[in-house]
Amino acid sequence: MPKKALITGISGQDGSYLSEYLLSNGYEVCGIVRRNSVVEHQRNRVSHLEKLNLMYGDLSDQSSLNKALKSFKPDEIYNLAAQSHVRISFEVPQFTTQVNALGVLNLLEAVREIVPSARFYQASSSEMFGNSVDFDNYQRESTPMKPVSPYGIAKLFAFNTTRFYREAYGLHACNGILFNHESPRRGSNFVTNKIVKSAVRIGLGSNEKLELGNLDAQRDWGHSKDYVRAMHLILQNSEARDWVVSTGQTKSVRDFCSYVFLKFNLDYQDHVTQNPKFFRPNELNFLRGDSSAIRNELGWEPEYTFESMIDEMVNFWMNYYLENQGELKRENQS
Ligand code: G4F
Repeated sequence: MPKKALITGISGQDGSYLSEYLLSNGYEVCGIVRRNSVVEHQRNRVSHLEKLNLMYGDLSDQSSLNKALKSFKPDEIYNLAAQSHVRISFEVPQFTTQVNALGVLNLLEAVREIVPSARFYQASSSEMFGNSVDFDNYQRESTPMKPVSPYGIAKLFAFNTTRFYREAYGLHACNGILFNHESPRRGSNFVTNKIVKSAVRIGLGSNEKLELGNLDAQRDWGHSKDYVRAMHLILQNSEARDWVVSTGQTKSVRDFCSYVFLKFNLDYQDHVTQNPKFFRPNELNFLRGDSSAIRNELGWEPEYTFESMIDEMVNFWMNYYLENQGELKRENQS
């Protein structure tokens, strides 16, 4: 019998890579998608995967969660659904908390009642650390968490709730504390794909300016494909625990811009401006994760480097705009 995995947030970047990975490992995969008035948006990242079962549902709709668990009876549950944009969480703090905090509580309650022996993965985030770092400038599993955004606060609630369901009710519930992870499938309003897409258009002749916020923020950026392998490994471990997943390399938004524009022999300073609308009321300044626990104990290693990840993103968008010249013209005019 193939193992059965249920993925919430299946149509996102990580959900799509995780589905591909699990299907290629012989899993039966079922995903929960939210209803969207533009039907293509519900599944465009997974539309190439014929073997997926998709169900409508939402973390804030308890009955849809109960139904999905009762009918599919998963062995593994990956909770990737979230309002995932940190800056937007300042604009919609209550919605962010409903989904990212209470939604996880809803799902854990359903797991406890309906499939208590299923293994549960919670997509926790390095945003939970806020500006807290250890003496050696790394964040690790034991680093105190002091979030600086509604998103981070809600994720910390979910992190603690996951730990609590493990300790109080014996669920095999784990947190992956994932640092930023990117790919060509990243949403265009996250800084990496925003920079890459604009630099590619400029490299192909657009005279647009790229408007960004804080260029001095520093992040530990990995590749989503590497990080979904970590999610799977975390659930295969017999002991349910919490794990940091990161590269241990830190770069600034400025470094990111510089590398991407240099690929077109351009100086980013000639093309990037700052717009206050992209600054946040409170900023997380620096992330660098110590992932030695998952590397040493579960054998996880990232395959991508900062440079090979960006190269893949640049190549993807180069090919895209070369094949879709109309899109390039439209973006030029806007
Ligand atoms: O790409 P970002 O929006 O990612 P952020 O806020 O670090 O959050 C991502 O990583 C978290 C893990 O730490 C996840 F939990 C979360 O779901 C998400 O995946 O911004 C990165 C940095 C920030 O410091 C931001 O202020 O880039 C800075 N930035 C500068 N200009 C910008 C922009 N960010 C965005 N999105 N857009 C800008 O124009």
